[in-house]
Amino acid sequence: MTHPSPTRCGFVAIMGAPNAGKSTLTNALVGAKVSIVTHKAQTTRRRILGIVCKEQTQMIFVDTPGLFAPRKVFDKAMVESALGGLNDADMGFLLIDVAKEDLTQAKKTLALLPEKHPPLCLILNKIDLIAKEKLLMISATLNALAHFERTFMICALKEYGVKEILTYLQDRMEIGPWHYPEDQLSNLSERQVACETVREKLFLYLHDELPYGLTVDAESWETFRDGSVKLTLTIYIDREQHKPIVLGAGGSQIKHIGKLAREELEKMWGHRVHLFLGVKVKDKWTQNPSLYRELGLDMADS
Ligand SMILES: Nc1nc2c(ncn2[C@@H]2O[C@H](COP(=O)(O)OP(=O)(O)OP(=O)(O)O)[C@@H](O)[C@H]2O)c(=O)[nH]1
Ligand SMILES: [Mg+2]
Repeated sequence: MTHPSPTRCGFVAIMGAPNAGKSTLTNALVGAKVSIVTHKAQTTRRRILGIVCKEQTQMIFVDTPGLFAPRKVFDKAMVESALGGLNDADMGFLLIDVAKEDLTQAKKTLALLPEKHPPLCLILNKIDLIAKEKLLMISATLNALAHFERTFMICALKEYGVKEILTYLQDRMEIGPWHYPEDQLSNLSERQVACETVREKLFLYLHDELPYGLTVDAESWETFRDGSVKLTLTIYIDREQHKPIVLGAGGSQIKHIGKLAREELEKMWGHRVHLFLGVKVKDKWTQNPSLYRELGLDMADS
């Protein structure tokens, strides 16, 4: 008689410099969008789980905010959240953007990791942007600097090399019970997904004028009999001068952002969404950590 193989489960923290492609990789691994992606650095602000079940194994990927040497209070909270993600994980992925000019950033990221950490794999991302010889040179240099259990060369954007990572982890995760139900893809509530979707559109469409101190929180949520929802979200900014940037001429900018976010949410949830966006000023909130939770920013949440 054959016994069914035991279940396996593990947390894998995806670490790396801002903009390295951590959220793109998380989404590619899950096969669905669980974390927002933009071309701007510091898009991800909290730990976001991407949950994948493959045969007997549950792999819980922890997308983290980018690692860099923080100076401002708000940046420190983000970096602490990222490092906390690694601390709590069974394995860490160090994701490197190989298209960066030289390896200075990669070396700095490596130096930011705590001395004691779970085993690491090196993930070289954006291989679509460089020649093979350079890629091999980068791999050799980084492998000489630290011990990596494995090196993967991937293009998260085109999902190249992603399957190999899942195959590797399937037997690598420890034997143990699953932490989440099989159909759960992430840890974010629908309210948080709505706020993140609006924030993504703000990051994408406010171009270079993007106010640094911008965050989105849910004000109210009402579900109707036909399944549709009325959602009121507030965009908080930390300075009055930023209001015209977010609103745009005659409110055109915020209307456009609201339309794009609503369309994406409707597609994702399969029902109608009535989305109302407002803008409020919370003076210098980024400098006041006691306000973070009140504004829906539980950075260490996972
Ligand atoms: N060419 C190329 N671009 C990529 C690849 N992976 C990600 N990108 C792009 O890199 C940019 C940053 O991607 P994100 O996934 O938001 O990066 P991140 O590391 O999560 O960034 P933060 O959350 O800001 O720390 C986006 O414009 C992605 O489309 C890749 O394999 N190739
Ligand atoms: Mg990200």
